[in-house]
Amino acid sequence: MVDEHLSVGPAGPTFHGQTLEQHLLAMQRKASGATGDFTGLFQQLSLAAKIIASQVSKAGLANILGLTGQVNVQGEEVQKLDIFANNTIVRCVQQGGHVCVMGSEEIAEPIPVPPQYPKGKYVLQFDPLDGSGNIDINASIGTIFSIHRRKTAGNGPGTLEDCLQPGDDIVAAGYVIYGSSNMFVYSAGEGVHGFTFDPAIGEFFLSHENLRIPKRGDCYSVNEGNRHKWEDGVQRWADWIKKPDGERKAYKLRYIGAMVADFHRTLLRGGIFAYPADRKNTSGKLRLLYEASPLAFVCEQAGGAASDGARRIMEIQPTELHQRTPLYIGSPEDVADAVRFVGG
Ligand code: P6P
Repeated sequence: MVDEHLSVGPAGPTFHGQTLEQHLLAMQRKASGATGDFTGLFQQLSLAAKIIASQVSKAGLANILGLTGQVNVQGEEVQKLDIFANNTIVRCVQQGGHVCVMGSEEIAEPIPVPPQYPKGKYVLQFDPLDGSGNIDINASIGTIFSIHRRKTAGNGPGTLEDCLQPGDDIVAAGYVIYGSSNMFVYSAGEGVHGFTFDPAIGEFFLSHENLRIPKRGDCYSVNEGNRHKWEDGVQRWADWIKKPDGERKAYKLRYIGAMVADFHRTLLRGGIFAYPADRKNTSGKLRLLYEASPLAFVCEQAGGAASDGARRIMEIQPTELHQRTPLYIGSPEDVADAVRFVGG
């Protein structure tokens, strides 16, 4: 007879808890007609995240600090790690047969799947290394991704039309934060789940199941250095939020300068992250398809809200691959307050 204390029980989580892969497989088993495409794509994203995390953790040593001297489609100086992260994601995903086209902050046009690889039913868009200005100062950075189903018929190469889809049609989205620990946070429409990386084992383990954002926080996150460029409504919001108002205490300000890190803190503790439009950047700085939309999807899945100041981010129908949007994202009551000032 097997000694009961030795029996490991039904196949399931490891001693560390459920891995990202086990979580996805469990979700796949619940999804009728699942083909494994979705799980396969996430396995490739997880591999890419591990590879990028490995390089980020030793950026100072691996001679990949600093600038390449190149300028990306955004007109921004490209850090070597940006290119590495972009190429890592493309190489991990393109041969898997799960996507028909990709879009990246680093690349001007949609990225085709090479002809020798099968085309899949998904569209992957990503910011390979968000906040890359933080690389050289060892502050948190991240990867953001969103997944849509292809819109165009057939199983040939995907097109720009497949990329230009609103947040409301996102199938899954998430981010990886490379910080004091590395986390993979995602939602596939059934809540938001966070997985913390154990470098000793090389796996992401479930650490934050079914994350929910507080209805209201006590912190706002915006680059106050841009105040002089903001429209009046934004200035009035920023002035109001830092003062007590009735039962609401004055909010504290936290700003890391990498949206993934500022959003992750907002998701866990509540409050609001904002990158408003200003007189110079009339559409704001942040990109809709691979920054604002995916994080808006995650935020709404966690009970939060995301607006451009007038409408839900998720409703915006993209017209360009790299179009920008103002962004107010976080606790629903905090976003509603901001929209009251900005939208009005
Ligand atoms: P600023 C990083 O470059 C980024 O795209 C976001 O991750 C971040 O929130 C924002 O820009 C920071 O911009 O103008 O405050 O330095």
